[in-house]
Formats: sequence, C-alpha cells, structure tokens
Amino acid sequence: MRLWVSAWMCWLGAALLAAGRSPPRLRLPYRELLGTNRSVLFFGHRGFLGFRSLYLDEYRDRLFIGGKDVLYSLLLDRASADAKEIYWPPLPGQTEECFQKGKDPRTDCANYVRVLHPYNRTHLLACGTGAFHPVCAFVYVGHRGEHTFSLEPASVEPGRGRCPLEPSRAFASTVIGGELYTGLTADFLGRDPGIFRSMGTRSALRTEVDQRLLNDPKFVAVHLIPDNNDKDNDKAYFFFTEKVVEADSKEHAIVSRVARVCVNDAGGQRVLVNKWSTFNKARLVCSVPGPGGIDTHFDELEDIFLLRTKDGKSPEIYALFSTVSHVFQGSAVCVYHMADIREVFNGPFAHRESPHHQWGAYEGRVPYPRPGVCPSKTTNQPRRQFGTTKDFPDEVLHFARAHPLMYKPVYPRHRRPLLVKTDLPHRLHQLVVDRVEAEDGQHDVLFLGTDAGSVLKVVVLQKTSSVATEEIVLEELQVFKVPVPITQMEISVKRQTLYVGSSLGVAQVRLHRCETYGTACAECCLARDPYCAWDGTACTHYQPSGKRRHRRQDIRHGNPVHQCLDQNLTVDDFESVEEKVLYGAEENSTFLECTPRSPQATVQWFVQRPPDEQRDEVKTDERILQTEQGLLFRKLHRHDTGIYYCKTLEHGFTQTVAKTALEVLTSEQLARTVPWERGDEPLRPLCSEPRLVPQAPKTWFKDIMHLISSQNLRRVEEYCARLWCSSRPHHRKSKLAHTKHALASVDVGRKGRAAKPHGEKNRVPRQAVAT
Ligand SMILES: *[C@@H]1O[C@H](CO)[C@@H](O)[C@H](O)[C@H]1NC(C)=O
Ligand SMILES: *[C@@H]1O[C@H](CO)[C@@H](O)[C@H](O)[C@H]1NC(C)=O
Ligand SMILES: *[C@@H]1O[C@H](CO)[C@@H](O)[C@H](O)[C@H]1NC(C)=O
Ligand SMILES: CC(=O)N[C@H]1CO[C@H](CO)[C@@H](O)[C@@H]1O
Repeated sequence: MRLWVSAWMCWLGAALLAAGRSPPRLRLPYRELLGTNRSVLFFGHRGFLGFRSLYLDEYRDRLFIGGKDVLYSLLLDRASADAKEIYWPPLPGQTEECFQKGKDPRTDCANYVRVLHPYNRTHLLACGTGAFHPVCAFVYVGHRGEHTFSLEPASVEPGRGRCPLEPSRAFASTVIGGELYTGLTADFLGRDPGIFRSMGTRSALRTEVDQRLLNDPKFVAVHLIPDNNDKDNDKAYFFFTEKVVEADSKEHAIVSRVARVCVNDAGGQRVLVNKWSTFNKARLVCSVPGPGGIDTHFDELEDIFLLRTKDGKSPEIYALFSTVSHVFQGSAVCVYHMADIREVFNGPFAHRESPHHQWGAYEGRVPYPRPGVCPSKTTNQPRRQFGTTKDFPDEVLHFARAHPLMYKPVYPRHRRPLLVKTDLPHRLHQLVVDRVEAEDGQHDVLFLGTDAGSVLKVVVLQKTSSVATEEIVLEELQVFKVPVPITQMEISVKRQTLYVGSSLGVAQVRLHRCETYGTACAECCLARDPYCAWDGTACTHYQPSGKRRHRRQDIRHGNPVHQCLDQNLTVDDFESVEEKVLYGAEENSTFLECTPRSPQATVQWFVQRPPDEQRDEVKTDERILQTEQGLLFRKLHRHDTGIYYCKTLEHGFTQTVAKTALEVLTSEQLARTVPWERGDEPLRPLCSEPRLVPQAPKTWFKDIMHLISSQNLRRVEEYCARLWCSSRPHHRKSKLAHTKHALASVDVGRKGRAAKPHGEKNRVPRQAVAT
C-alpha cells in the first residue's frame, strides 16, 4: 500500500510541477484513443527511411515515397509485403565535397528525395538534395496495372533550382504541363530565393533577386488554379511567408503571402528576360478581432489544403497558421475564397515613394495590359494583340517590376478564423480537410498534424443563423509512439484513409472508427462524429444513401434525448464500471482521478459509505476540492472511507466514468505497516525503474505524459525518483515539506488558470498592417 501512497503523491507533484509553467489541460476527445487502429505502412529498410516526400497515386493504387537515398513504391492494399525500392545515393565525390564544406556526412550529405510528382502517363519526376548537389531523374512506373519501378539512368541531370540543397528547408513544388514550378532557396548560403520554372521545352524562368519580390521566403505550397475555361489564363499560386520591414522601424515582421504567376508567362523581350513578368503577391490575413480594434494576428503560415470543387476554379483554401508572438503560442485555421483572392489581385497596387515612406494604394495610371494579367483572348484588343508576355510593352514590365505587391490584403471567410487553438501542448504543422455528408448537412472535418507525432480530428460546426462556430475534438490519434513532427498528410476519400508521414515513416489511419464510441445509441450520438451514426444496433459508418429507418445522428446538437428515446437510453450503470481500490493515509492528501471523456461534460461525484446503500453527492469545501482531473482530498479523515462514483452529464445523458473504493489507513495502522516508518527497509527496487510500480493504476503515468511536455518529463522522473528513493527518515521530512508546499500552491494554480484567457486578450499583439 505504500506504493499507492507514493503513486498519488507523485501524480500530484507532477501535475503541480506542470501547473507552475503552463496550466495542465487534458483535451481529451469523447473517447480516449491512444490505442488507435493504425498500421504503420513502412519503416524503410534497416529501420530508417528519412521520409521527405509522398505521392498518393489513387489511379495506380500506389503510394510513392521519397526518403534518404531511397525511393519506395508500395501497393496500397498489400503495403510493405509488396514494396519495391530504388537505392539512389549521391555520387561519392559529392559526398566527399559536402563533408569538406563542413556538413554532417550522416545527416546532410545524402540524397534526400524531396520532389516526387506525376510527370506524364508513365513517369514520375523525382529530385533529391544529392549531398548539396541537387539531382533530378525520371522514374518509370509503367501503365496502370503494371508494377514496374525503375530510375531512368539516362535522365539523371543536375537539379539546381528544382530541389533545395538542404534536407529540411521549407520549399514547394508542383508539375504543370510537363514543367516543374518550385519556390525555394537555390544556393549553398541560402541567399538566392526564388520562384522557378524549369524543364519542358520553354526556356527556364525565375524571379529576379530582389527583396521587394521575395524577402527571405519560406514556401509552403504551390497549386495550379485555373481562372476560367481559357487555359491561357491558368495561374500558379504560391503560398509562403516572408519578412517585411516597416517604414518606421528597423524591426522586421513575418507575414503570410499568396503570390501568382501566369502559366503562359514567357518573360520579357528586352526587360525581365527569362524572369517572371506576371508576378504579383498579396498578404494573407488570419486574425481574431480584439478589443479596441487591435487584432491578434496569426502570421506564420504552416500548411495549405485545397478543398477542390467540381469545376476546379474555386477551390476553398484552408490555411493553417501559428503565431510568431513570444507572448503566447497558438494556431488558427482560416478559409479563403478564390473570389476574394482574385478581387485583391484585381484591386489597387501597393506603392510607396521610398522605403522610408508608408505604403499606400497606387493611384496613378496603370499601363495596359494590366500587370499580372495573362496574355489571352481577354487581353487582346482589335489593334493590340498580345500572343505572349514578350509582346508586352516595356512600360508594363517596368511597372510590374516596381509594383509586385497588392495594396489590399486577402481576408478569410467571415473575416475570422474557422478554428483557433491556444491551449494545445503541441504546435500544429499539417492540415487536411474532408467535407463529410451527414444527416443534418455537410460538415468539415479537419485533421491536424502536430509536432508530437499525433493527429487531432476536429469538426467545426457552423451555428445556424450566425458566423459563430463550435469546434469539437473528436479524436486525438497518437500515430507515432515517438513525439516526432508530422511532416506530411495525404487523404484518400476513396479508401477513407489518412496517410501520415514523419521522419520516422509513413502510417495509415482510418478516417473514422465508429465502433469505438461505444455500444449505446446515446454514446454514438454524443460523439458527434459526422462519419458515424447509430444504425439501430451499433455505431457504424454513416452512408448518406443507406437505409434511414433506425438511423440516428445529430452532429449539431449531439442530443441523445431527442435521438435515442426509443433506442434504450441507458442508465443507471453504476454497477457496470470496474471498481478501483485506492488507499490513503489519514491526515494526508489523496487524489481520485476521473477525466470526462468529453470536454463538454460536467462532472458530479457521489459517495456511498458502507453499510449505507444510499449514494450522496460529495460536498466539496476547503478540504475536498473538485479539479478538472478528479477529486482532491487535502487531508483525509477516517470517515472519508467509501465508494466514490464519478458521473458525467452531457445533454441529459449521464454516465458513470469511474468507481473508486477509498480505504483510509488510520495512523495506528500506518505505524504498523509503512516500512519507512522504521527507516531501514530500502525501497531500492523501485528506484531503478520508477515507472514500473507494481499494481499502480496503469493510467496515472500516462496522464502525467499528457499533462506535461517532454522537457518536463525528466524533472518529473527526478521528482518521482526522489520520492520513491528517499528511504531515510531525515529525507522524508523535506519530502513532506515539499508536498505540503505543492499542495499549498493548488489554489494559486487554479486561479492562474482562470485568469489566463483574460490575460491573453490584453496582451498586445502587433498591429495590423495593411499589406
Ligand atoms: C483495424 O482495422 C482493420 C481494417 O482497417 C481491421 O481489419 C482490424 O480488425 C482492426 N483492428 C482493430 C484492433 O480494431
Ligand atoms: C514521359 O516522360 C518521359 C521523360 O521525358 C519520356 O521518356 C516518356 O516517353 C514520356 N511518356 C509518355 C507516355 O509520354
Ligand atoms: C438495452 O436493451 C437490451 C436489449 O434490448 C438490454 O439487454 C439491455 O440491458 C438494455 N440496456 C439498458 C442499459 O437498459
Ligand atoms: C504516509 C505518510 O506520508 N504519512 C504522513 C501523513 O501525515 C502525517 C502528518 O502530516 C505524517 O506524520 C505521516 O507520516
């Protein structure tokens, strides 16, 4: 029983330790899903893959993966059993040279395959970093049904401007009509950033090296988005962040941008030769309106997801941002309409007299054809024909070069983020969106990849009659056991699968696991997962075309009372929950855990004191506190012995989540049983492996893991080791003092937490700048 005592003390210590830095917050989904049904597709030969690029080929049912010195081809249904690989290391001389330039031969001086795109019906284009000598080559993958996979040796050529030199620096690329579009930094020192077009039959194009065009950019994505049915108006959109320097300060800030170029740009004839002549850029704003007109800006673009529409011209653009503020950490998702983006590009150009002036809207005459417009039927006038950008007057190109920036920024839908997260222990890096058809309409389900190997599945509900939204975390999937950043995610709606990549490998996760929500209609309903519905007997995948009679689903309200009245809404399930036994020492503190499955649920505690049959609600006071994670007894009394029930209430549906029999050990009993009272019996076996406490509740350590970030883990372990390993009496004293001190800070921690949102609001973020 001393083990139990140690366990709760440590639990508490750890929780409070965490509370000191940032408030602990368990954002558990309706169901805890640490044991996800995931199958890791592939971890590469010799256990290392160095995953960098992924191309999901639904036509061939194949997944192509680029890694460190290697390319893989996996058949989706049979995964690793049928993998083919191409070994593609850098040339020996290049490894040597890379090493001599001071790069790490184990990590940097390899060929990381970062570009992997379908090129034509039979080939993929792959480019790698080649130990700081980028290389490109075609990979033969054959026609559908064939399973060939080989590098075309004759096609290997230098890949400068097509692939970054570094293994991990941000960049973006895509293939459009046999040409490769890239946004990257092309030189060894990182001073030559640009937007490049290469391959194909036309001469290569790039941006001029000019800080007005691109200032230390970090590219995130590039996509072809047609304007209309005239292919001559097709444009490539680049999404990135860059530095801006305000007129009145030396400080620079980071802003997010969308830039575009015409696919049929051929550069100028005398001016801007082999340079983009149609390049324009605008600011992407994602901010939360604050008091006094000061908005909180999320300026660091992390990822872009295009939710394609049928016509292909107006995809909805989902963008994941984080803050660059040092005051608080947060992420936001904003959604942009193409119509709004086009309007900004059709609007005024930004202009300033000199770098010391403020930006304003350019009000002078804009030459014709308007810079940024593609040469097409639309630009042609009876007497002035523009077959290519080479026909554009020099005046147009001079103007384009001097005015790359649009004056107005692009605002998101409803002028506010769809989702804001400021309380997460991890940063969000990746975003994938699925629009799901449910009984009450369409819902957008967001999959957010973190930097700790996990994926959050969130549904955002648009409240009817207002722009307000409600978000529900449906699942938190720990895809990789190790907390590595998720670097890429691809969704297959056809297969209802999400492919998740990190430097450790590629995993696949099902989009929904309805069966885990439970076996009652109410549970299925409360989960509010738009993928799932109660079919009369079980919680199953919702199919819009399926039979309707017994189907129950209510995403908007999740109200089981309405949905499940006739479906045997449970509930006195007091007896069905497994009983835990917990021992506590009289006059000391103890903690009964209970975390509701849903963050929306309220918790009530009941106690049954034998021999009474009756259950009374637990009265909380100075001595007994109800916290987010359970019930804290600051000082146990003998009469606290009893069976404690933790019940949650959500939309009229109650459920018993935990049942704990608390035994209070009296001082007399303790004097006889606790070995450290004698001061000689060593607790050594525990000290070497503090985690393996026999009989300890399995969940408490996991909860600590949840509560604290990994940097704190060492401190917790040390803390626990101190607790468990101090067997000599004079050590015990300081330990108790420590515990008391920790307990005393409980209130402070709680107050601190309550005060936080307010404090956050008052922190002054940078002011919005127009462009
Ligand atoms: C995991 O999912 C696969 C199919 O995707 C299924 O065959 C398997 O039974 C599932 N395993 C568990 C433990 O749910
Ligand atoms: C695809 O491109 C490669 C490389 O240019 C070329 O060798 C091959 O013939 C092309 N295949 C088709 C079907 O056009
Ligand atoms: C629900 O109904 C089934 C059979 O219809 C029954 O066995 C079960 O006990 C019921 N559950 C509750 C909690 O009433
Ligand atoms: C097991 C344990 O730590 N018991 C302690 C409970 O608190 C009393 C008084 O604070 C101590 O004397 C016990 O040693």
